[in-house]
Amino acid sequence: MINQTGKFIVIEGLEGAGKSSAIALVNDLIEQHTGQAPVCTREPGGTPLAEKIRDLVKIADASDPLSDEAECLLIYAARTQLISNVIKPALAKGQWVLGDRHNLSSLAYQGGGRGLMPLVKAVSDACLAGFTPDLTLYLDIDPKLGLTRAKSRGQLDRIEQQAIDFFERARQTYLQLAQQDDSIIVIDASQSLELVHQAIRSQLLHRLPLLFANK
Ligand code: T5A
Repeated sequence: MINQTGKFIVIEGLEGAGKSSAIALVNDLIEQHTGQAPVCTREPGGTPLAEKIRDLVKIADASDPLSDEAECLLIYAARTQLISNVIKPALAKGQWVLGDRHNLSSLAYQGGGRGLMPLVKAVSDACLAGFTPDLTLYLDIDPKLGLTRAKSRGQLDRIEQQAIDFFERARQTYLQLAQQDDSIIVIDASQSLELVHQAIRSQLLHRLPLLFANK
């Protein structure tokens, strides 16, 4: 558990899981309960430098394909920058932070999906030194359904174009890690938007008083 006065809440899930609308809902719930809108972040990204890294990770360059290891290290460079320059300063001021993805994404995508778990754990330990979210809402979805939803919005990016097995492995890793960690709540994201939001609202309203008590 981190030791700042603000709290760090993260929304996780595969592509098309519904993170965007979940973030809008959680943003409103946090604002209602704290009286202040949270600082919103996205990963990779969220600082000028980290946003440049986001482009490197998301846009394919056939003349210089990104290796799996370089992808992993770039994502951690972006995350380290975001934690140092945005997340920790906000928490230290007592602000809440709402993250669109965080370290669990790397464990799932690079660790599970790419099969690089030893590298991910080593870099994560070295860069994050135990810094973790107070609460993570993981929106669980069958990757086939998630990618169908993502496709309906337009062209797929470099990672979204991976084979389905990649996303199956990432999903299994998300679920395994959620089973081992009480701070990760699994939400069934295959339901209607209304039911997904109902589940998020009920989980969050149950957990918010506990988060306040842990100040
Ligand atoms: N990545 C990221 C890594 O590999 N490692 C890391 O450590 C990190 C941090 C980020 C990419 O980087 C990778 C993962 C990603 O590939 P991104 O653009 O941020 O790129 O990608 P996503 O976070 O996956 O963004 P998406 O927009 O694809 O996913 P969302 O936000 O979950 O999807 P959303 O909310 O836009 O929904 C997609 C569509 O589905 C509909 C929505 O209306 C929308 O049209 N929808 C539903 N329809 C029916 N029922 C529901 N319940 C619905 N929920 C949503």
